[in-house]
Amino acid sequence: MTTISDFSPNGDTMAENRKVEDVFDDTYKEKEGPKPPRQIVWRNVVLMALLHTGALYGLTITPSASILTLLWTVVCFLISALGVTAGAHRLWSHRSYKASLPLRIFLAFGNSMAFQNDIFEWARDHRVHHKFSETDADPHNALRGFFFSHIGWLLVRKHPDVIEKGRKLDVSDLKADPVVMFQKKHYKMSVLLVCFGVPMFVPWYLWGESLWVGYFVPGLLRYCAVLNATWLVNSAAHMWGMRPYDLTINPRENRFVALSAIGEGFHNYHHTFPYDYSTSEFGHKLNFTTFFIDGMHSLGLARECKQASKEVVMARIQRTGKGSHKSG
Ligand code: ST9
Ligand code: ZN
Ligand code: ZN
Repeated sequence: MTTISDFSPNGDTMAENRKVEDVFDDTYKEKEGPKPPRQIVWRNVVLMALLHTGALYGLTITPSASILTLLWTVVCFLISALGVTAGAHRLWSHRSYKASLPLRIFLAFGNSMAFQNDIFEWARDHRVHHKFSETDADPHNALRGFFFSHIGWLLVRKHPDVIEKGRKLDVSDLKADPVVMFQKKHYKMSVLLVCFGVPMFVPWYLWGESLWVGYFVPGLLRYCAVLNATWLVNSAAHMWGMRPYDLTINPRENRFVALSAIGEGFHNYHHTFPYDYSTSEFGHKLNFTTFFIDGMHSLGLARECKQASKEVVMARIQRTGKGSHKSG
């Protein structure tokens, strides 16, 4: 693993080396005067309502699904979750490690299965989230409340500052990755096939599950579960939990979110050390994504996994965490 052992005032030494604009920019000032009016996108409201209704229905019919279909649902959950955590998040948004072509193809496949916008859009929004966290330029500004940061931000037009600041970000690394560009180009078709087609047809073809159950359980219910687990990082993990590394920011350490988002709930750590491939200092604990990346590393498919050293972490705790840290 590549360990970061030097130390800079804002705790992130590697952004320049990684050429990633994911470090908080405290020079940004929100514009004065009234905020732009909220414009609801009714199409999204209807689609999200239908999705959640379909997922609830899927939950009620899980007793009629075979054991194999239930196992398959878990497999689809994990593949799509990894496409977001190990893929869009730790690899493409933060460049916290490097991945070989086969691994990038697998992660892009999982990412289409997660249907959370294409990797390019996801990573660009996420960099703006880190750089302008909890301001008008943050797509899911948690200061606008739980509902807005959880799902509301996908139901309204973006604040103009998100787009203005996002357009100034360097996303050349994303444009240079053929896997990212291929997925962007064929995004709609890939979602249709991989988010809905594969989860539904595999159990029907291989063990005779009904297409109905295939559509509602590994399809809609699994999709909706991954979405909500992801959104909890933006909502719950920006509101509830300890702040051992930096008391001056809102992101928190939230174990429930860490569990449901396969390792992404250590959010105070993550916003403090966004270059750390593990998004936590506790290795595999509640962190299936780190377990997965370490596995890929031992197979030679992932390399240059960056990590904050113990000294960097302890120095930061002393400086901004004011002793609320618990190790172990
Ligand atoms: C979804 C995403 O769910 C979830 C992301 C969560 C992130 C979580 C992060 C937490 C950490 C990681 C944890 C992972 C845990 C995983 C656990 C797994 C178990 N910069 O978008 P438009 C441009 S998606 C620069 O239409 P509106 C844009 O290119 C769910 N430019 O804005 C366009 O330009 P042009 C499914 C930007 O009209 C123009 O602006 N999807 C940026 O305001 C207009 O863009 C949905 O629900 C930027 N940042 O509409 C639909 N942003 O005109 C989602 C935009 O030149 N989206 N631009 O082409 C939409 O329908 C719309 O985006 C909207 C806003 C209605 C929300
Ligand atoms: Zn992040
Ligand atoms: Zn955050």
